[in-house]
Amino acid sequence: YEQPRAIKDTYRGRLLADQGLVKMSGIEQNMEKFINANRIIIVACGTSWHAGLVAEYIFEDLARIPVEVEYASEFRYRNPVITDKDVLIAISQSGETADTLAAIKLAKEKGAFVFGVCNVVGSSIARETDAGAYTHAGPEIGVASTKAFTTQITVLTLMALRLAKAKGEFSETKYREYLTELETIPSKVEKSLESNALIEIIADVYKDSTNCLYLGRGYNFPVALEGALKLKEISYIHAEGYPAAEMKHGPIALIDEHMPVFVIATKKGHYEKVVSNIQEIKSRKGKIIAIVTEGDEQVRDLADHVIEVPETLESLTPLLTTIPLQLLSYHIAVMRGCNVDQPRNLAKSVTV
Ligand code: F1P
Repeated sequence: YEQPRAIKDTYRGRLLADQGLVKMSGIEQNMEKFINANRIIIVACGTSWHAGLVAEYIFEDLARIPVEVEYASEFRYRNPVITDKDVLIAISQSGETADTLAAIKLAKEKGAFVFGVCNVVGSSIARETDAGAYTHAGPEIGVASTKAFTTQITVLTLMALRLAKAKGEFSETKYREYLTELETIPSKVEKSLESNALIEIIADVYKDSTNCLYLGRGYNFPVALEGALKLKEISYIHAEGYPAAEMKHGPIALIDEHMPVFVIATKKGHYEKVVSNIQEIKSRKGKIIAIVTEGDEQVRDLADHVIEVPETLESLTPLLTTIPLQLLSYHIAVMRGCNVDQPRNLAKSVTV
């Protein structure tokens, strides 16, 4: 529920108010490094890694800079090729995650420019990186990240937007139109939160599931992964996130009347293809819970339940579609008697 405020603070903290321009000193002062980079390597863990995946789509789509995303916990041990023409972006809510810190150290040793996206001012990652941009999420009380995810995406979107303009990929008009839409996101998040009562009803139907599948395409593929992670982390139900187009390459075998499938099916972003995935699930009797754009009729006719989010640009949809999935995990966890703030076996900062 703090997300409208957190996204607004993150967004405002990065604007030069009088000119309406994105102002991130970490980016402005190092623009050439990003523009001339061979590629951007993004490293992170858990939810922050999912924000990194969304960033890959945004940086490549908007700014046309090649991006690679890696789990910091793999990257640090696998002898990766890193050069002084690479830019490494490390994303971390806590700024203390040991794997991410080790990946930063490795990249610095190889001469890469290292940029941090953190929530905690003065944290180890904030100190170890060459430059960075803070999210303005405020303290994450629960172990499982929620507003950290949406504010990380906000910062990374603003970065991609600024670079798109600097590289001439975005005209001044397109840039300002995009910023105007971004400014509507906090109120659209608020609108998405209004589905809470409906989500509670849906949670009650599926609270005893033993497995769940989450599907999305394009920008919403990482949201499917994040939805599944939230359910695993706080309700201890086995859940898998998959790109919807990969369903036919394996997970389709799992679908029967006992399998709830959460599908992100917003209007912008491969809508017709997602609809045909929904039809495939339906013909195998899977239960379909779809996140759709307000006013959607087609998916409403096919799905068992629909949860609406407002319309926005395709690249901004993750900021909205993730909200119902977070709420759903929350309600299921509460109904199962789980401690949502302090899940078993999990630590807020994984420092070893
Ligand atoms: C990474 C992370 C979180 C997860 C849990 C354990 O933390 O995997 O995404 O929810 O808190 O740590 P961070 O590097 O973003 O602080």
